Amino acid sequence: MSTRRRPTIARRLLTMAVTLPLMAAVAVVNRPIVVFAAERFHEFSINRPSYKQQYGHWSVLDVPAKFRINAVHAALLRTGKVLIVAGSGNNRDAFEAGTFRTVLWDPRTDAFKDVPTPTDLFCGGHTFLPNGNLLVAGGTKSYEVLEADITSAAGVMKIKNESPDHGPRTFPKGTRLLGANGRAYLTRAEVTVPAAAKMSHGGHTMVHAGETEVWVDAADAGDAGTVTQPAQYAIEGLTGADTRNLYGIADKITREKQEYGGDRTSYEFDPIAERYVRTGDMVEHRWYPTLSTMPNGDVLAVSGLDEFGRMLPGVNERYKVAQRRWVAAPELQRVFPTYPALFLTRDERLFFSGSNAGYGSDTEGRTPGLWDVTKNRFQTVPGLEDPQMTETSASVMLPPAQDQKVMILGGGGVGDSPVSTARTAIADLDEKEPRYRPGPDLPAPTRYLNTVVLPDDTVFTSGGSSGYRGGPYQGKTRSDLLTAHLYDPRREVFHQAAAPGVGRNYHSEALLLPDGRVVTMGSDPIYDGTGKNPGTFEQRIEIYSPPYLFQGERPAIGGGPRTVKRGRSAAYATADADRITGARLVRPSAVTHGTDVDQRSIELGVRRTPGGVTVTVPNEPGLLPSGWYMLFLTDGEGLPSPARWVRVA
Ligand SMILES: [Cu+2]
Repeated sequence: MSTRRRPTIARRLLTMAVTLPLMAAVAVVNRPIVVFAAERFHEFSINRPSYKQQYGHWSVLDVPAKFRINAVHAALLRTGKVLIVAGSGNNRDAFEAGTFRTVLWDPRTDAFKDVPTPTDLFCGGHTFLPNGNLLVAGGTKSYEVLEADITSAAGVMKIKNESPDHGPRTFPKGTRLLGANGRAYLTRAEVTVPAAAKMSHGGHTMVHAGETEVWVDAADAGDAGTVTQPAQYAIEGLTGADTRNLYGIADKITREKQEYGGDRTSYEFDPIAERYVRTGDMVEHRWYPTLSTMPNGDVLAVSGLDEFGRMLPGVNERYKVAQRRWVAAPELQRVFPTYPALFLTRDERLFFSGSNAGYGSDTEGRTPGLWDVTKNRFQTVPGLEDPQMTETSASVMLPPAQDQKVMILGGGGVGDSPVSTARTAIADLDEKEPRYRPGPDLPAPTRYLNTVVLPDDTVFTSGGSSGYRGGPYQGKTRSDLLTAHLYDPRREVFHQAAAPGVGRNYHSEALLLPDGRVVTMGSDPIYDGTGKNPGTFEQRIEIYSPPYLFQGERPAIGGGPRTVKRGRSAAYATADADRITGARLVRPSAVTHGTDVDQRSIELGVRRTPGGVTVTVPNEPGLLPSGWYMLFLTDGEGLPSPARWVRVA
């Protein structure tokens, strides 16, 4: 038997030179099979138990066709059901038809239910109240009109009433106002102008004209009705003194783009009756406001566009929760961009992280800082890298909330800017002079990132895109990021998680479910896959199961009180008492446009008892505002129990 001689190097190179092209040819001819095999292998890999244990697992939720809506807003109710709100869902046809949608989803049974939606809640604000109702305020009163679609000049007309004597005056829709140029302008809606108010100042009587605003359109098409200077307009058909006392004033009447207009209706969504209950209207119309809880349970509404699509000039207001009505807060005059991320801090200030979405001055009001809402003082928090890229960034209060650390992640330039950043930064608000210091970069420049606080003190990050609304970025047509990570705040590192199958950019959201899973929904890409046609709203819902759901048996919570008081202890039964090492109260999410200022996780003191645990609740309303929370018990391995709903009073 002769031993086989090893081929020479030259011979091996020759063999390779013949084999490689042959293999490549086989692969090309059989490309579908190769791709199919690769997909099968991927499918096999991500379904292996060892993979799920390390990276978690995604699945697409089976939603019956009639319940698929444009999920722009989502909130987890204390009943465990998820309120999914579209309103008109950024669909002009739905808006004009008055078709406003809300769907309730029960993640335990996957049952869906339609909820009557009285007005267009699209792009309103929301936050949970101490009784577990979701306050929902603002929304859409009018859709934007692009410059190309504007056929005649239009503008906002101020109708003035200088007479204190004849009460309020009403003018029907279509009332004509006449300009000095001889042109006529028609009102778009009926308006009522209050009478002038008489006020005496030390013997002098002053008359303050009553006024109200309304859209007007030039009667003539084209540029004929364009006026670029402030001017006065006569109301057609008036006689006598009325011609002097009642008139219109407009800054300009042009064919410029008309922005979305805000609404001022306000509701409390009752999670038990499962319906919207109207409250008093807001003082201002608001599109893209943030609703932020105060330590006493009242709510501040901050920023937004008014009913004519103008940025509100720093006018904020307050919801008196006991009276279910809104009141002006002129003492809190402060400018923020739309949907500012405002976090209630332990010392009862509001931290503006810099994150915002959509609109606002590119210079004023974008600096991060701590807002003292008792004195209207603002302490700047410096040190943020890429400070011009805070729009469409994400912000989250890192767990546990006792650390008072807020992280900002990614973001893009103002408006439909092509630039975005991978920067993260962390501010420790417990410091006397807090400042941002850099955190680990995201794997790619990211806007619209979804961030969800998990009960094991990590933060799940998912989706987003590098380009504006998932559109072009650095030569690519679409820029959705099909990646997810688990951020560990103690080690300050991102760990890779299983990849989502559905891209999420603008108008998308994610939230933690009581069973420990995470749901992601929505996305409103600017273009389709070709980059030439408008995109379609993503209606698929995808659910992520984190690694802790694949690590064996989880602890469970038994009986215990439904209400806990701040500063007190409460005992809960559990068969797993000997392995419980931690307890968290996680405030449920109410999220839209990447803005979720409600979610936070508070650490509780834990003492093991035979057959149970006694938890101690912190006594700081700035840390733990009154309301409903998910109580999770965790074991030494970080495995959380399914949640039990608890009311903090
Ligand atoms: Cu929006």
